[in-house]
Amino acid sequence: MNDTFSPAQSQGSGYEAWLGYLPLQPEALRNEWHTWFGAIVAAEQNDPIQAAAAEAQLGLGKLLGRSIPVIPDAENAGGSCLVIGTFEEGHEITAELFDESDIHSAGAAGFVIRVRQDHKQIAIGGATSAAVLHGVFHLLRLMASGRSLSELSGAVQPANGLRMINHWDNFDGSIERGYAGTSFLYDKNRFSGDTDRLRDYARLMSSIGINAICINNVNAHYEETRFITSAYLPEISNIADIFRMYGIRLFLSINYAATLQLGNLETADPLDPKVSAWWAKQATEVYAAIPDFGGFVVKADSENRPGPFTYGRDHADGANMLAEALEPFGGIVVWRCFVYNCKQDWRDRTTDRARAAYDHFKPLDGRFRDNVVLQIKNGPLDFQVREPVSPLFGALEQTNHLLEFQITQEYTGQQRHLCYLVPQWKEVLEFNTYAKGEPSPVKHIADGSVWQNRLGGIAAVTNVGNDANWTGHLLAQANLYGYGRLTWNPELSAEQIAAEWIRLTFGPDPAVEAVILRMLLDSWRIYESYTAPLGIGWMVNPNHHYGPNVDGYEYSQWGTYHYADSQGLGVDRTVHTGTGYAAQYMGENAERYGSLEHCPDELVLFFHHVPYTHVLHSGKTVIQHIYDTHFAGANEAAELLESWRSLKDRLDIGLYSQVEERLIGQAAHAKEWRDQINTYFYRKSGIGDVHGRTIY
Ligand code: GCV
Repeated sequence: MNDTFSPAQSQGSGYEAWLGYLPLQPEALRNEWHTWFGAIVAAEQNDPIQAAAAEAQLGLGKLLGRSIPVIPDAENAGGSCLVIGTFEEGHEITAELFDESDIHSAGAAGFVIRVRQDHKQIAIGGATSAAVLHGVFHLLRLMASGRSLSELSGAVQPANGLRMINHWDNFDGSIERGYAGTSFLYDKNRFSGDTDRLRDYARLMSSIGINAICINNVNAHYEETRFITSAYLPEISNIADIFRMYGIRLFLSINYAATLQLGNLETADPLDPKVSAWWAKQATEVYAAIPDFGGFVVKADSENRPGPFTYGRDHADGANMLAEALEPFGGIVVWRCFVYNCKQDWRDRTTDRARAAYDHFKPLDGRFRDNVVLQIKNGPLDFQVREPVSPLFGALEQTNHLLEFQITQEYTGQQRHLCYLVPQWKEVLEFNTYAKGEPSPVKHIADGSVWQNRLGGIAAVTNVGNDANWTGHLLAQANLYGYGRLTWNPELSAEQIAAEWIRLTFGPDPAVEAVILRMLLDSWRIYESYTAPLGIGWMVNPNHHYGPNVDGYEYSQWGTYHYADSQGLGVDRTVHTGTGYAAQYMGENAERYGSLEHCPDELVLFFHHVPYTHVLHSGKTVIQHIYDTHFAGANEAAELLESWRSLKDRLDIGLYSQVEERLIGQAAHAKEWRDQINTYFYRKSGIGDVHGRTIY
């Protein structure tokens, strides 16, 4: 266990992230906690319990400013102590501390914390050692965020069974859509072997409740296809060993057509017995190396990846074949629904990419095996700054599914711009699908409770890399932190999560908290206001997706158009005159989105093609809205920098400077967005700004 940090890991780099455990302040709070931790008692010798004990030792030691011994036996504690352990029968310590109702309220994956005033003991128990570890992180988080002992007791269970991170890391060390340096998993087609960083990464992930990590890009290329063979399994199993210590199961993205590359077969037809036999053999090999291997993540028939369509089969055939291979070992298939025609003719207005996931997967509902879970992006297109929620949520009644978010800021400023995404994710989670004619929000569709699915949860594409601070932009750590916290408990507000993260990262200065909180909470709206307007999305440079280019995708094959002409813009997705996409929603949503009168302003161009003079609910015309938001947004981006500068004397200089540099870049780049978007629409429409501001 890493209980000392090298200079590179010092606070100024941001490496310790939210696990820095700054000394508790004020003193009264430190004193309140001080008397409770004479020792840490951990009797069980398994890795997660020992990792939990080491975390407690490190965290409490730093918070309280003294070293605390870890011992195996409460009898020798000789006074106050923290006792941790599972409820397993025969463990004298925990049998004495927890009763049946505790065991019941912790459930399969949660934990219970009991404060025993009489014995001066704090006890953390759970059904599994991973649950106990989560309990220890919970205790440390409460302490470090300034909470008092009275808030500690009780049971806490995670809302979602699967709380997953997807890496888009490639074996050559690059990261698809990565904005924080190269991969820390791989380097030039080798495993990096950086076990210190991997362990610290696992600690960070475990501390926010993550229990599943897929370590390679869903676009699995030639070498990564071999990850499921003896060529690479020994090294992958080393990574799994580290993850296991922190309660995390390792997953791999596979190449659906691996039988062609590796199996000496001429087909990947899921119904061909030779294909299924090959996968069964491969699964056996994988589990021999990694007994608790989580399963496969699959991107098939998507953006030029192979899939069952080639053989005239559908996605249920493809997913079930793989699921059968994993089933004997308890593994699952995470099958992505990001399936659409990426070779569309821009002249064709009848094909609508937004419809694709629903059109492909709704008819397959009920056909997937029990150990298949469909991974569905939050929106129907692709992680834009504003999209409606995918209508597939609520539409699949007999299929396990997983909601997919993107933490990495592909379309939201690439970690050069500040964009705290938790408010966006909260909107998605709270969105009422009307699936059962009663409140059926996405959070309860995803967790499986609405349809009583066997598996459920949330996955997200991560934003980490080799940069010292993990995420490039220090404040982008709040997205990673927030994602984990939300998957554990979707009831937390964006504000609560941000406040917690600020406190853990920067310490308990109320002035710092107030300023950074405002910056984070405003940042998504600010980013939206100076980029693509009113839900239309895109308008970015092709390929790398950074920076404005209004027609960047307008005449492309990717199905992402705005249809701006001299009269107006937007995509008609209504039933009567458009692509019919709006009808994929249920209940009021279908009516609301399908009617220009009721469609919310922020999505009006996603659902309707309107003249520039169309008057929004806000009372402004579309064109004036574009001008106003772009002028205001660029100004607000500049104000973010000023807000940050107001904290200069209150922050560690290393942390301060790295964020200042990013905010300077954002303020300048926001002006570029403002001027390109305003100029484009001024030239198209010929309509001037009512306030006469400069447009080029
Ligand atoms: C990993 C978008 C991204 C791709 C990504 C794809 C996906 O198209 O631009 O880089 O590929 O989504 O989610 O599979």
